[in-house]
Amino acid sequence: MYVGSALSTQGITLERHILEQQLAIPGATGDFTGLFQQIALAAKVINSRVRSAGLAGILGLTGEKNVQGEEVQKLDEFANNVLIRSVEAGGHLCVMASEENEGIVRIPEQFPTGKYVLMFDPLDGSSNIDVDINIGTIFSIHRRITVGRHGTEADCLQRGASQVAAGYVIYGSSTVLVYSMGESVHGFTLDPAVGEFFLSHENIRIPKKGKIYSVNEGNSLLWPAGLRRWITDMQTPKPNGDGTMGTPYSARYVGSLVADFHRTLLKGGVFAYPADKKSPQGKLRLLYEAAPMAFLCEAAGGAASTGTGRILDVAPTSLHQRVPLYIGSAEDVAAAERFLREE
Ligand code: AHM
Ligand code: MG
Repeated sequence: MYVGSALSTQGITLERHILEQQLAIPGATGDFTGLFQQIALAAKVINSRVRSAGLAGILGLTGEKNVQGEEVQKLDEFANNVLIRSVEAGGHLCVMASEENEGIVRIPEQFPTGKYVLMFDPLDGSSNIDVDINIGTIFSIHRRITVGRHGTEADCLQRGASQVAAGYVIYGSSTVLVYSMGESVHGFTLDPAVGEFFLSHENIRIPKKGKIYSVNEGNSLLWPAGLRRWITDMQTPKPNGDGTMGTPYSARYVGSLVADFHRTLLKGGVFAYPADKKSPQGKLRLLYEAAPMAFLCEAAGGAASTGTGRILDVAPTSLHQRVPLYIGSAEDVAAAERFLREE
């Protein structure tokens, strides 16, 4: 349910959009615009490699060298390197953290540092690459809280609520970059002929309630009873009040957070990766997955919960911390919390 029209959004590039948003903020230096440009560049490079991943596999058949005699990198490692290389020299960042790196990623000594902190999952859902299913890049930006030339882990371990921006890129049937600075959410589609992201989804608003649930039901025997009751409730057709029966929720599960969240954002409904007996903390990472998606979802009018509280209020204690996630339409997330409470 995005509310822009093709006419009003025609020809607005990502760069122009961010610049205009920045101009509206008193005292903004334009720093942010530069950082976003570098992230968008990385997205284009990753997109290009993702699109030819099958061919790269054929060329790298030995598993060791490509035609240029270089090591064939795994795509998630490639995406990680591209993102780091694209942003490290710009002078906007004081530190980074990536799902692919155990510790913080420092800005090399030869480059200037800046006031922002960037955290990312360079290629989320990467187990789906080999089967041509949508994957994505997720990013989260904070303002630094420490002083000194370099940032530290403390700059990364901030609550999601203090993000200044977040976004993702979905490498789907088209390539779309979605971002928010907290007030509103906008999507930009890559025109591959021009190599530019153009505004295509202006002011995305998630419906208050949806008709789709998205969860890995293979884990259902490991779930608490309240969670199973919630899913059963969504599967149960309710009377319409006029003698007819309503339709139950549909189930959709891609297994790539970016794809499942993108659908949820545009169509409404709920995505969940709950805690279960096998993974009592859930599976998804707070800093690179749950928090940025929660920031986007709230900015679009939706909600994101751990099942007992707001994702954006969780105080991180470690870089790769996991968290249960219920995200999507506000009424659907509230229903999940209610069923979990009734345990
Ligand atoms: P990854 O970061 O290793 O790619 O794992 C995260 C992915 C998410 O994209 C997705 O929501 C989830 O794992 C799917 O997990 P499962 O296969 O257990 O359903
Ligand atoms: Mg991931």
